[in-house]
Amino acid sequence: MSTLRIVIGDKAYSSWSLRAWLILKMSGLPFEEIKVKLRQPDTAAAIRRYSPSGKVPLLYDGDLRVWESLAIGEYLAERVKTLALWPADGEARAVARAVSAEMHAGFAALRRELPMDCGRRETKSPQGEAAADIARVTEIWRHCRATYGQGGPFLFGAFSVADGMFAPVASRFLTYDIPLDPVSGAYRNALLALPAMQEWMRDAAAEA
Ligand SMILES: N[C@@H](CCC(=O)N[C@@H](CS)C(=O)NCC(=O)O)C(=O)O
Repeated sequence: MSTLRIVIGDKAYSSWSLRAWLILKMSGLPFEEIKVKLRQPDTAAAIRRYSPSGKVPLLYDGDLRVWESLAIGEYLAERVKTLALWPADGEARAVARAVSAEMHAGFAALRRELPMDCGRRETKSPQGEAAADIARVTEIWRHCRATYGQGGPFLFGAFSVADGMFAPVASRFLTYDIPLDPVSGAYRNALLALPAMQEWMRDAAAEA
């Protein structure tokens, strides 16, 4: 098997990188990191050296390049057949894919108004579209936990690609001190307590 390499941005700010990196880390496969510093005059050129889309994350499996966080999650789920990165149950897997796609495609106001910044702490009270996004995220979290979450602390019990997709939201909720209902708060805490998330946060702090 070829060595996996993941190209990511700054751990403090790159929420899309976190998604793919966390799923890769949770897969248990060994990998190397290639880091590109964002927000620099040469960032676009540096990313283009690796990524045809001009964005990170990007996963190398040998010469194969896979970009887009959700596509990376799908690729890893197929590659590690022994460790399920999607729920085994067909209905749960369909919903896990739906909520992952919803996260990947949407929540623009939440992402704009609450940018990921792992080391920052600030109280914000989002209104309007951002508040509606938070309400929808927590509705998803409550629904998945209540319907599919019996086997563990994550949306579908065991960790899945869906949890990777929502991990940066957990970080944002911590950063901006967003009040949560008990189910969503417990899920946010379970994500943040993952050793892999702790490692990401430590690395993010070291970058600063
Ligand atoms: N839809 C993409 C979004 C990737 C994305 O927007 N990545 C940002 C970093 S978080 C990026 O590469 N920005 C380019 C830049 O900062 O120049 C995905 O899911 O991977």
